[in-house]
Amino acid sequence: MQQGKDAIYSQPQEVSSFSFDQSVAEVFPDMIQRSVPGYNTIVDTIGQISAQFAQADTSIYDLGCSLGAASLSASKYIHAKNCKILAVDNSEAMAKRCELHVQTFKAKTPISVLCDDLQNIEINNASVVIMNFTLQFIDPTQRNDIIEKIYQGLKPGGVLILSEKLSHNTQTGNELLIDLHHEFKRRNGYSELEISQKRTALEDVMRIESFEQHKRRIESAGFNDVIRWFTCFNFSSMVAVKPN
Ligand code: GEK
Repeated sequence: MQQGKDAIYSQPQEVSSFSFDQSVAEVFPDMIQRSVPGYNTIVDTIGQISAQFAQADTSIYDLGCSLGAASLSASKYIHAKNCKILAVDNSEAMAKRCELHVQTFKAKTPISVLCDDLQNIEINNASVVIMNFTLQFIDPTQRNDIIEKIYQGLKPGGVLILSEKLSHNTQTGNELLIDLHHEFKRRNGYSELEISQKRTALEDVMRIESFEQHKRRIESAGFNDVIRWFTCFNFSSMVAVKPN
């Protein structure tokens, strides 16, 4: 499988809205590791958290799975009996490559890959639902319904693992976190042109919210414990627990 270095925005261009197409799927592992601080740690820890909360005879959902990194991590760590993982992505290019990845790694807990919009998916008999940097790409007006659907589909004691890029609610704080993130990208080899063109491409596609907004939505759905277990600059991951 061809896998390359992300040079999508390295040349001056008329920037159009970012989409998860073939060219992105081909360089995705390089792109996400050079763009999201702590990505490898987050993915590995998602596997450990999944193992802690996976219940026997239940499903684990990975919504917006891209190439299946979180599914593979969950599969590696889960020891509960008779679990299955459903990895969902609405990008055909991603879902196809995900299928190949999953076959290559021979997952311990079986992974099925589905190419569909996560909004069409029913969540049933779930003990873990993973959304690793996916909700930020969904229309904000749809987000309450999605979180409620996940809550309803989870078994008591089940969890939602939600990672998001966040805004900060003071201007100084927000600017500081954005500056630190851009410096992280520079240190990973992205040029000023790449950083600014990517920012433009994501403007209408990725709509980020603050931790407080996410927490309010998650708690309104019924989750009673929201644990922010990872933060680096403006990137965080949380676990939300459905009461027993
Ligand atoms: C990882 N979780 O490596 N339905 C299904 N998939 C969607 C939808 C939707 N409505 N909208 C966006 N996606 C992965 C990384 S990337 C994050 C997730 C990033 C998919 C989209 O096609 C893409 O593959 C993924 O969500 C977001 O652990 O690139 O910053």
